[in-house]
Amino acid sequence: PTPPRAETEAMIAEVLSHYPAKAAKFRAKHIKANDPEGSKECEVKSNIKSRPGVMTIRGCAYAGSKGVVWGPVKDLVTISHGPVGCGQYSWATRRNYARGPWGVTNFAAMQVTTDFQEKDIVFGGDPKLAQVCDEINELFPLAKGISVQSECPIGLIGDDIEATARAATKKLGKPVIPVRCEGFRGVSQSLGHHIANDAVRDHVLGTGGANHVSTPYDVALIGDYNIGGDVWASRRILEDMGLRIIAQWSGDGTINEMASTHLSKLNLIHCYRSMNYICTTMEERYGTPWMEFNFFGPSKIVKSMRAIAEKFDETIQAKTEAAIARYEKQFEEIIKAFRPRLEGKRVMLAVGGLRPRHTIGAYEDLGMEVIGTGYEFAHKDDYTRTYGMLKEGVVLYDDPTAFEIEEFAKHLKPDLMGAGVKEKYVFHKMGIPFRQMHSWDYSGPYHGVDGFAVFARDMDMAINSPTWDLMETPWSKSGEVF
Ligand code: CFN
Repeated sequence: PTPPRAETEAMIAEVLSHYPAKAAKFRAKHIKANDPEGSKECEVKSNIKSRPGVMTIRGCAYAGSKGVVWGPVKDLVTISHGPVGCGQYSWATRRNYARGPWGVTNFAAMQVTTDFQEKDIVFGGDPKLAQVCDEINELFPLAKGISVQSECPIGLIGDDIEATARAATKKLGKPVIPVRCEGFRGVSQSLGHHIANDAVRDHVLGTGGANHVSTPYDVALIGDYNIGGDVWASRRILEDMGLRIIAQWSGDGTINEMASTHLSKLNLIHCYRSMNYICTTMEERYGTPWMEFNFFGPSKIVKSMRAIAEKFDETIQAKTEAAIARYEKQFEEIIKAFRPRLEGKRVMLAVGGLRPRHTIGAYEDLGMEVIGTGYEFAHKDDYTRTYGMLKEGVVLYDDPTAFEIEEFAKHLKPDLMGAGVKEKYVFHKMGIPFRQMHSWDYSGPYHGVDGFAVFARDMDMAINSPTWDLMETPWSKSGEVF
């Protein structure tokens, strides 16, 4: 029989044939038919520069640092340092929830910028940065510190933000942290994650926890950004297991938690892509072990809970089993309600650096199948973790262009597409149900037990909406079939 990969390979070749030869050759390395064994010939090339002239959905280093890692830390004031646009257009676009009175002890939803003018570019912006730090201190006396997120011009004009931050730290008596996350660095937001992790390492980690009273069950929840309340749902499970979460990175998190995370007994990491760096650092510096887990959908939740409990004693293991027994009743109910409506539905995904693989199990628990997936900015180690999770021949696309995912969707006719807001309306117009898998489409949480109920309902709502039967697409009129 024809190997299942051959069909996918033919589809990939057809889509690439529309490019000029050079572009096709370049892109071919980034698009493969999956081999669960992860053979060399099916290895997806990743983490290199997007090709000029194709439409990429990637972000920049500033996005990775300001938007992803530092922005959610709620008791810091985050400065978008440079011209106004970067801060303004990224304002409140990521749904990282944070509790606490806004503008008093919680600044996560604010947009603070040094608003560079021509004068600052020509003569340097350090005096303005110093002035803004003073103003923040006066306006928000309860802020625990300031992070300075560099936009492109900062690196280009050679400002010494480190010296300014040092002076401000001394003057204000609270940490002012310079972060060199200029957007032009690297090839995507991924380097921004790394730079942000390094800034935490150099300026925050290990500086707190003086009055910390340790327990054997102290853990840190790393790489959960509380999108639509994800961190709260995850935290509930870990607490049901009897663990004590001493730090949340960084959704609804505080700088003090980050400063005392070195006292954690085990670091539990959800988003490996954005925070593996700090876990490695803590392992090297403090000997803290770390492990990955996955709280999307019943199968992965139960498996992760047991794997985490393995690292502790019988007390934790017993509580974990008791929690699983309770959850299983809830899972059954959710699956009973939604699986019959979703069974056999086929899904395509295109998201950032974790969810293209981490959500697969949740779809499968509902009887659905992921028939194509890809990352914006994954590295080789993300793909190695992906191959074995999918059947042979599933199409994998790295840093996919708008053209490619549209073409693959025309070929594969998925029942659901999951990607970002830039893709959403294109697929709606194609008559394909769509969920935003970054913002959870203004819903959520999707993590944890609570999250699975929301996830199942949302996927059902998207796919089984009667709207699709009323819709005329351009090709249904013209008779074009795709
Ligand atoms: S919340 Fe996370 S889970 S942090 Fe990362 S790699 Fe982005 S912002 Mo968009 S949804 Fe996405 Fe991941 Fe980790 Fe979010 S898949 S692209 S940089 N991401």
